[in-house]
Parts: sequence; C-alpha cells; structure tokens
Amino acid sequence: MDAEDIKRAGFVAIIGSPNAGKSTLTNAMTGTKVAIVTHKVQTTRFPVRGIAHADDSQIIIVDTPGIFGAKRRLDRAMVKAAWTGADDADAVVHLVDAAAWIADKEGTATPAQKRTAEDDRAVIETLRSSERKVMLALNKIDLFPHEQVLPLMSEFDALGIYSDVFMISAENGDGVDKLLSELAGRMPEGGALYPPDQSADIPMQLLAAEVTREKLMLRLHEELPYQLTVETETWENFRNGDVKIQQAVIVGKDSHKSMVLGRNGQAIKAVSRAAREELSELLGRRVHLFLFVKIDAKWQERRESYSNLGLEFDS
Ligand SMILES: Nc1nc2c(ncn2[C@@H]2O[C@H](COP(=O)(O)OP(=O)(O)OP(=O)(O)O)[C@@H](O)[C@H]2O)c(=O)[nH]1
Ligand SMILES: [Mg+2]
Repeated sequence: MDAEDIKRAGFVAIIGSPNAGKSTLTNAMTGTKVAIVTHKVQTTRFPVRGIAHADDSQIIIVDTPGIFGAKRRLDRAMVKAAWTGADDADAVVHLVDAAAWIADKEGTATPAQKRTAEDDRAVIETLRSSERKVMLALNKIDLFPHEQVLPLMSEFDALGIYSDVFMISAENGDGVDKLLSELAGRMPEGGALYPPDQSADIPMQLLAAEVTREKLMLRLHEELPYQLTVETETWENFRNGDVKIQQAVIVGKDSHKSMVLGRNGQAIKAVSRAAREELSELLGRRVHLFLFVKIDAKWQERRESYSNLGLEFDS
C-alpha cells in the first residue's frame, strides 16, 4: 500500500484482563511479532504499538498491559498505562477470554480462569461508569463449540456498554480480519501516521530485551519472572551484517541470580539460545547475544526503570 492510498488513520487500544490474548491479537493484526506472548499473566508491561492496514485505513494497534487489581508499584504503573492507552485511542476493543467465562459458568474453571473472569468484571464496572462505548471481542473461540458462545454474547450485549460484539480466535485468526475491517471504517479521516511498510513502533533494542524477557518468563517459575527485568546495554552492527547484542538481566537478589543462571549456567544458556534464534529471525541477520545477570535490589523502585518503558513512576 502506498502512503497516498491511505485515507484514514487512527489508534485502537486493546484492553482486557491479563492473559486475554491482547498481544496475540496485536501480532495477528499486524502480521508480525511486535509484542511478546506467554501463557502467564502480566506478560506485557508497557503499551506497544503495532501498525496494521485494512481497506484504505492505517490502524495503529496499541497493545496494553492486562488490567487487574494491582498493588505493587510496577503493576500499578502497568494498569495505569492500559487505561491511558484507552483514553487516548480513537476506538477501544475490550478483549475477553471467553473460554475462561464459559468454564466459570460451567463450574469447571481453574483458579486462573476464575481470576480472569473477576478481573473482567472489574473492567466492565469501570467501562460502565465511563461515557464511551467500546467494542467487545470474545477471544479463544477455538477452545469450545460455537453454540456455547452465543448465550455469552447476549449476556455481554445486555450490559449495554458495548457498541458491537465480535467472536474471534487471535490464535488461529478466525474473525480477526472482520474485526480489523470494522475498525478500519471507524478510523478518523486523515493521512498515514507511519510509513505504510512499517509494522511496529518499538525501538529494536527494547523489542530485543522483550524477546529475552519472554524466554525467561517461559523458563522460570512462580514469582521470579515478575521480579526481573531485561535491558539491552549495547548493540553493535558489524560490517558483514551480523549484530552483537549485550543485555543485562536485572534481578533483586542473589538467590534469584542463581535461579536465572541455573545449574552450570544451563538456564541462562537455554534462554540465550532461544532469544538469539528468534532475534536472528526477526532481524534477518546473524545475532551474537550476550546475557549478563546483575543484581539491583532497588530496580523496581527506580524512576528510570519506568521512564525507560514509558511508564509512570508515580502511579
Ligand atoms: N487457544 C487460544 N489461545 C490463545 C488465543 N489468544 C491467545 N491465546 C493464548 O493465551 C495466552 C495469553 O496470550 P497473550 O497474548 O500473552 O495475552 P495478553 O492479554 O497479552 O496477556 P498480558 O500481557 O499478560 O496481559 C497465550 O498462551 C496465548 O497463546 C486464542 O485465540 N486461542
Ligand atoms: Mg500481553
């Protein structure tokens, strides 16, 4: 698509409880990996912009952190950023894990699914008290028969806070084009905001740190993934096209450092290999990745940790 073909352009915020599939949907709509995805809650920490095109519109998808009853400073900052993303957008999609709701109704919900439905109810209450209508997308419809989702659609519809209800699978793409095309029509008139060949607006160094954080989240258990952060410290482009990336994995204490390293350094080696392979693919170049573990007991109480990610420290 050429820039002059674009007649509309705007922002769409994807909001919802943790694990609803917001980042999966963002990646599906932009056709590339702009946001990291894991099966764990609170994967996304800051809003990420992906750029999609449909019909004559440029649609800037803002993936946001999951919304939940946050207590820690970092969590509060994440939730605040999600609502700010919604306030600033031309359209808002509330994404709901329909599989969790159906399991909740049938009494077969896992504790995690129960929490998801509870977090959704809190989001609904906030949306109810705001003036604006948002679009609802019921996600993960690949996980159960379609007839089960119909009563759920009517239930959400009856709340009177949604302008439309969509059924989608962010994972296999069902319904995603329809949603995108609907969004395209709602973008305000105006020219392109980004070059049409661009599919993400996230600095490469930050995306590279996110990829490593994804691999750490997949590998490490319990609280540990939530107690660490990753920073890209150096990035060197070589003449032969290779790139050398050095990253710090920052943890709060010694025992966490040992867990990140793993026995004989096995854990960090596996993380490094997985991150390197994915980065090579994303960049289309050979990547030399070097990970170091650093201890900084106060990283979650430092202003820069937040401003680096575009989060507000005083949330
Ligand atoms: N079966 C199925 N799984 C899905 C679908 N969409 C997302 N998932 C899975 O749901 C999990 C969470 O996906 P994410 O995209 O990370 O969810 P999120 O809403 O961004 O989560 P946070 O960043 O933690 O708020 C991952 O394991 C995804 O693979 C879907 O349509 N169907
Ligand atoms: Mg996410």
